[in-house]
Amino acid sequence: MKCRKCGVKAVMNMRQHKLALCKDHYLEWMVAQTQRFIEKYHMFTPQERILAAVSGGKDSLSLWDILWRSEYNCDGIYISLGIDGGVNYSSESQKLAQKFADERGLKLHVVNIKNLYGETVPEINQRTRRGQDKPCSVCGLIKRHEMNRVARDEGYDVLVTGHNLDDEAAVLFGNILTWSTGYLLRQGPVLGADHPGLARKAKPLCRFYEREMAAYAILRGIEYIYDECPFAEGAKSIYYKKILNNMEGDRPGVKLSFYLSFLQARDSGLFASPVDDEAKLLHACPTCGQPTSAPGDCTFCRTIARIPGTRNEPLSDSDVGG
Ligand code: Q46
Ligand code: ZN
Ligand code: ZN
Repeated sequence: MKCRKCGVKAVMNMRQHKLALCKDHYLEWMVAQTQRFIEKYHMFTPQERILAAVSGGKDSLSLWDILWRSEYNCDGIYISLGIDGGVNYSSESQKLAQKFADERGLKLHVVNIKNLYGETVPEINQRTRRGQDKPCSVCGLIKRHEMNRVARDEGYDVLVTGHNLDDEAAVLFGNILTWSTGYLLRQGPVLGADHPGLARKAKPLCRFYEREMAAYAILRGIEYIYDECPFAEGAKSIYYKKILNNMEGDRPGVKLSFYLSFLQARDSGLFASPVDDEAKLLHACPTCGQPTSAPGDCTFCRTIARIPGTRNEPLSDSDVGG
């Protein structure tokens, strides 16, 4: 198979686009496509300050690399969850995120949950869930809160994440199985800030397949953590990804058209909006100031308050490492 642009041997064949490219043209194409998606979905402008959530994995580091090459004003945030799982997951992934930032002279905010709140995410989960569950729901709650906090406190306009098409299609599949219209309405390439002081959220990689992201990271020589978080095993999203991959094998492009036709349906008003009412019910949490629909303190603050000795004074600059 030959590169469509220059005729040398192709390294990537994207069957859904009927497009094969050599290494150089593939890397160039990924950067140009990302720019196209940023503009198409009005994600952000070159004048805005961007905060990229990086996990040390291929998607988030590739996203940061692409935005850096496109000369966006983009810093990173890494949240150290204190997850070991026999593979030193958190410390290895932090090392790789830091190495990536150092090599490019980029600024990485490091938020260490244990240093900040006295316990790791699995420990907080043990306390609040009596260890019955995986820590994923507590983990998601804490990550969302910390990203919003740093974005707000440090004055970023937009928070970007490395979700790829496989991630988005799996979430969509799950939300459709339960017809969760509230979630469906809020799923998309960009989510406006629905509360003062909150950053907009954007997913510039949402139209790239996972294999395209892996190819980008490898061809670019980005060092990333291959291991998934040990708690990811058995997650529903992995099961949905398998089903979608089987379909994709038979019908190349089905994942992309599933996602794009959903966006069209949503924009044409298929999911009528109970969310507008929900948004009106949000109020600022009296403790942290982030929006919540819970009466009184938000779920994050109530969770953290259960850790003995947790302080409630406002966080200072030194709580966010540069
Ligand atoms: S939620 Fe669960 Fe992930 Fe947190 S505990 Fe690991 S798998 S990292 S996206
Ligand atoms: Zn070429
Ligand atoms: Zn709160």
